[in-house]
Amino acid sequence: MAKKPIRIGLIGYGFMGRAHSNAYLKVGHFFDLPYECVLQAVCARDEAKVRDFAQRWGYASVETDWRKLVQRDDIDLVDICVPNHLHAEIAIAAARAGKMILCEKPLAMNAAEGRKMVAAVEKAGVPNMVWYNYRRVPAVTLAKQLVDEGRLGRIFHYRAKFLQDWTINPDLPQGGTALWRLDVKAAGSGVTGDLLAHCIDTALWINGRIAKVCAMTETFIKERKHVETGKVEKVGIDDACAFLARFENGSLATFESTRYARGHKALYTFEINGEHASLFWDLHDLHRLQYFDHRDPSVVRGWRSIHVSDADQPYMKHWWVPGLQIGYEHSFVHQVADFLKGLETGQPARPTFRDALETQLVCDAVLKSARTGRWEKVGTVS
Ligand code: SOE
Repeated sequence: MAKKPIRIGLIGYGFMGRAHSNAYLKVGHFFDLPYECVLQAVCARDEAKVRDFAQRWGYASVETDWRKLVQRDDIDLVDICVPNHLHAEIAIAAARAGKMILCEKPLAMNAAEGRKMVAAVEKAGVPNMVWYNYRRVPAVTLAKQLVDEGRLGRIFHYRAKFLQDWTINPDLPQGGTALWRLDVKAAGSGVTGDLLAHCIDTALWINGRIAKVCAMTETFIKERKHVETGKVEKVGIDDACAFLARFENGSLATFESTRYARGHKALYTFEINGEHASLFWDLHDLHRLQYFDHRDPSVVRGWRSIHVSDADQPYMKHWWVPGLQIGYEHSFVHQVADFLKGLETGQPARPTFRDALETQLVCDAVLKSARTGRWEKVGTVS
């Protein structure tokens, strides 16, 4: 049967532009779907570079102005892979033009912007999703399944961290295409929106709403040269953030993130402790889920290291044979597959913009608490 083409217009071609393009190219080979991803156009300001990217990845055309791209009749889906301060404007314009929208995380600079984006996609009735890819690492999806099955029983604790070390050098500038994550005007926040947002998305998905938070942040390097102005400017982002949280289900949580943990490149881990069982996952060992079940007979009781690679474990039947593992890039392939499945079934893949607004509301409460020094309630979506 002929597949329905979904003509993609990608905006931005950095690290995430590559991760998404790779996913569009692979998904049809591994998942049976009635849709075909067509790399129709890629857009970025630098014409020579965007042409080079288009050629390397197989995009049929290029644009240098995103406004033109979102108005094109031959584009069905707009994929936003640009710095955070551009998400809202592009998403709102794309929604008005009737396009499906996939947006990089975090949804927006803050919840106020996020609300406008949710209103725009819901008014236009266009399918939408945010790229919180770690939900679709098979071991993380399995963790969610085990919690949903009630295997852990009542949840007492949720503990997450995301550690990196790439900004310790004080000579690193801020801003520009490579280092916009250090520029508050482009990023909105530092590790809170960039890294903790991932931890929060997973936590909300697995353990439900967070009711309140109490946070501290620090900016260790106070000034950095700005790539665009050439001047030494104040650093407005949080280099590190740690917060306590209370979930609505009564469980307690700690979240920590920093770009100053020497030796750690992308150490995202979470642990969940329940009445009967506990779970632990580590991005550096991403195909394994650690599981301890107190109900096991005492002579063999202990932490099991589940190698998530069997056909009856999430997503794995689409890949190789049992025992052979997959990696980081596959989480994006899974996300595209689920999005397309959502189009087919009418059950939208998540997180939608509305779901991602929940994460944004937690981030806002965290940053507010860091300023006020008090516990802050997390706002509600509507
Ligand atoms: C930052 O270094 C970063 O690339 C994040 O922006 C990504 O979302 C995260 O998955 C890995 O780290």
